[in-house]
Amino acid sequence: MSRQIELQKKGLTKVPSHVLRAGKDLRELNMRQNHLSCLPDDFRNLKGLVNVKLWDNNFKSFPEQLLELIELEELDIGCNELAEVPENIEVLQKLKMLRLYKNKLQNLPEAFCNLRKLEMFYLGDNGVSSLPRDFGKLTNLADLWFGNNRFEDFPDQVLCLVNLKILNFSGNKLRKIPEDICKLNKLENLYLDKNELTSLPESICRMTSLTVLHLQDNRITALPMGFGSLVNIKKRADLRLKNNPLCQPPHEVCAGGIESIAAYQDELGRSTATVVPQVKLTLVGTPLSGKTSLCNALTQDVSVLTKEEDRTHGVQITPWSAEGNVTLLVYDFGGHPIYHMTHQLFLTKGSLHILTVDLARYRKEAFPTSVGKWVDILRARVPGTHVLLAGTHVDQIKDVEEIRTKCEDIETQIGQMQENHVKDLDRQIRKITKELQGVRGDSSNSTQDGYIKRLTELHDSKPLKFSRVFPLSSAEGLQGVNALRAEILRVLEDTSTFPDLRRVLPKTWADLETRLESLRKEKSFSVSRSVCRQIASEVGLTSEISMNTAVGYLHRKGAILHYSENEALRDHVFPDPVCIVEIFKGLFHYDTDSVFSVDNPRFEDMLSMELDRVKTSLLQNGLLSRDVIHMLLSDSPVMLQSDLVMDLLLEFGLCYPVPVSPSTAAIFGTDQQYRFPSYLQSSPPKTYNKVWPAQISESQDQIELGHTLKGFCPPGLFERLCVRIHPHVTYRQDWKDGVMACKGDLQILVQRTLRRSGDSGNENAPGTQLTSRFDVINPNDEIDIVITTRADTIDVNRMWKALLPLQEELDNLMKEWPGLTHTSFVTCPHCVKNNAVGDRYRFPGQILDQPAPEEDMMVCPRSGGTSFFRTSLVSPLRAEEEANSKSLPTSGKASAAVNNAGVTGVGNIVIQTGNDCVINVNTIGNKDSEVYHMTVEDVVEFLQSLRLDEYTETFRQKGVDGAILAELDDRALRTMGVRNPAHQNSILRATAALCGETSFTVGAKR
Ligand SMILES: Nc1nc2c(ncn2[C@@H]2O[C@H](COP(=O)(O)OP(=O)(O)OP(=O)(O)O)[C@@H](O)[C@H]2O)c(=O)[nH]1
Ligand SMILES: [Mg+2]
Repeated sequence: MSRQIELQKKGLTKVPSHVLRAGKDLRELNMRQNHLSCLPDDFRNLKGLVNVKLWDNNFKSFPEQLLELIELEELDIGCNELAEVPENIEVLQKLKMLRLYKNKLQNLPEAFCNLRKLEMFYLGDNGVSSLPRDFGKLTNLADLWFGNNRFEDFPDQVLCLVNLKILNFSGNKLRKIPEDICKLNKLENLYLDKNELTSLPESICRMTSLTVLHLQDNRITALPMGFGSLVNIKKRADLRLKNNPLCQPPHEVCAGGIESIAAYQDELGRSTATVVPQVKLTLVGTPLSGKTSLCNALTQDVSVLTKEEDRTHGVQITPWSAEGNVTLLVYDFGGHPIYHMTHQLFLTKGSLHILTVDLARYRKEAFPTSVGKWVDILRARVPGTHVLLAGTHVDQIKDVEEIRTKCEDIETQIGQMQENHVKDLDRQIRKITKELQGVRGDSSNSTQDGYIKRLTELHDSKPLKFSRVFPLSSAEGLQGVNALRAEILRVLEDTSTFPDLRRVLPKTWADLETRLESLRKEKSFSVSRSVCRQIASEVGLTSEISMNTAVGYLHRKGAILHYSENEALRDHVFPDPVCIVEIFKGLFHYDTDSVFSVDNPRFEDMLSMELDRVKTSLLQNGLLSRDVIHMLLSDSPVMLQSDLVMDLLLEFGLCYPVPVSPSTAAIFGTDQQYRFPSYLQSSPPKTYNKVWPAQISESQDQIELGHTLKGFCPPGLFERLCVRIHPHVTYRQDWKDGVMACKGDLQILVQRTLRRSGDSGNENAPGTQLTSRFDVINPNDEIDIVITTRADTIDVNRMWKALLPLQEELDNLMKEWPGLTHTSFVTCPHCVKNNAVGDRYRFPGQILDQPAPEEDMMVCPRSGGTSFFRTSLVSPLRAEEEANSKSLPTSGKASAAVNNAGVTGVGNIVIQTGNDCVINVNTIGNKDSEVYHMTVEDVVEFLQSLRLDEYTETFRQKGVDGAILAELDDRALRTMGVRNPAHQNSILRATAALCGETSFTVGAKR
């Protein structure tokens, strides 16, 4: 007789008779995710049951038959509708694990406390607010989950459970944690997030077994001194303090983890504490909307209207000592879109924002460009912050009524945007909740974690808090400026939103900041670490660790730049963070014609033909040489340390280095070249359709994943992705909206497309290219950022290995925009393969985190259950398992041999290699393509990436550079010693992808 029966998700409404017939031998029964509402009477005869899973059924009351199964050790009856736990549950004396989460329980019976063997108890997602008196007697409890209940007071009984290792009270209403919590000295994981805590007990500092502590989403303003002794919380992600109005230590210190908190608290003990009430006020708005003039009016209290020629380039910072000893650092941004990419670096949480609109020129039809896009940027970057609306230029409007209607219109349209945004969030939350129900399983299921993380993110992306429009004039008389000033001060009174106004710092840190600030005023671009160390010791920061923590804090606060993890930059401190905008300003110009003209004194030594070539190379290939960069920045003080400028550009992800080929060197010299994706204006290369034919061959599959952004794509996000993928790919071809590249001999495609809301009723219709990088898109338009690879099916694991690092880069970039409306997806491989244009099903991206499903094949949801695809094509873990379990070779060399066996016509790359087969390759390569820029050493690296190291020496000796490589055919390869057809094939195929325009013909056996 069977000892174990699995009946999960079988649509059952009653227990099948074969289960009941199993008798006493049955030990484990899994009937999760069915529709059971009661158990039959003879269920009580299954007396041998040790483990019963009834999770996610329709039980409205606790089935009494279970109370006779006295051998039960594990019972899962979570996700039902139980309103009560029976008194006589105490008969289940052997129970070690009990899951009752997600029911409708409000309390537990007193007799529950007799389940003395209980080790794990899950009561999350119920309505419980207190525990039975003797709950403390359950001292075997190690895991206790009370998340999402109604506890307002911490139940004292829990303090007796000295063997607890995990305690979860997240999502309750706790206001205070008792000092005696330290009695739980074996506790490793403590979850107290999403409560109403305003402080923590001092004794928490003694709970040194803690390795995970979640405290986010409370109202904690200060951590107890000694908190830094919780040294076993090693990973930064395991200490969560986000969304607390912390001022001691400030959140920039906490972001550095326990070590940073410890150093801060040590320093606070040594030096005196000082409060520096300072907050950032940022002015944003369309060009010429009056930001700088308003900044002058606010800070100087007189009218100083700017002149046309004084337009702001980059960003200017003006300190403003407002009333009440508060200093506001006013960040005035140049409005031109070209600066948006760097401005985002300075838009930080905890600041106050002013959005300016020129009321005299405002038209309601122009709302999306004059107001809407700023709302999008702020909402995506700093959700939940305060935004004051300033309607400028009112002195130029005669009619008071016109002012009133325009202000009203702006307020109404912003209101609509807010409303739609909230609706969108709700829709997404509902969709994810529904999908979550579809994958509910074990509570530690990682897919579930993925969904919950995304849900939390969505809940976190709170709407912005807008003021009414303040009509004002920065011209003579400063009409309305006082009202705005008064509003600024009023808003700042909300200290929980602006904890910076009460931030407590060791005096030594504040002194270090002042000293570095004076260097900024002296226009020092950078100082060495040894100079910084000297300054630090002069202000009393003598140890290396105390200096490092202070410098790390100042960097995170945005007062300086210091990249401790960048080898090239770690020995330099940049006192002025705005220097990056200076560099950007020098390099990026919207008027390229006038910059690259012989009249520009910077290029006086260049011939006009040469300049034309530089300009064309920039616009078509995004390339700038180091020399030209130097010329562009020649007026800027940053140029004194030109190498650092390049390292900063690389650190910010604005460009990546490109090897110089002999042919490029002949034209531009041997100078290092850099590609700036932000400059690219080109369309997809002509070879695009050949390298990526719409139809996928029989022997191949395509994995396609990405993010869809709705209504708004952060400026520069895609361009930075193009830079960030650089270390993960070889040989690449870039255009404005995409990159074709290789990873070993795999082809990779990264693309951005826009789907206009009117284009098609279908959310999965293919998109179009963006016409301009600064396009304002409509609220219902969608931008897809898609990462794709295509290869022989046998190589699925290798395909994932190539894709996942790219996906991680994309995910990390998305995190910089916490309020962005986006969803992640993995396209159904069956739809892709069958070229279901416009109707491709997209699985939610969380599927990638799913534990490897057991089934080999999955069904295509669009096919009505008739078509299948390999599970490993949507499950990296499954692909890995497959690769491990097979004895198939997975190394590049060996798998190339496997790949090529029996491959027939593959679009442009037509290769057929049985062992005797000969390939002829006709290269009609595009001479501008990347391959022609490759040096001999690049070719060597290229061979290494194909794991064909054995040929590198010969290639080197024969001086094969990219230009020669592009012309090689099978015969030439043979004469160079590459006799193995599989190796020839690998080289030809990868070269073809590099060349773009390549066609192969299959030769006859000679
Ligand atoms: N009459 C009048 N002119 C104004 C007012 N505010 C700004 N101006 C003028 O409008 C033009 C643009 O003003 P700025 O303050 O430079 O605008 P901005 O938003 O800082 O412009 P960018 O830095 O280029 O983005 C200048 O010519 C100002 O003199 C105002 O309230 N009334
Ligand atoms: Mg300005």
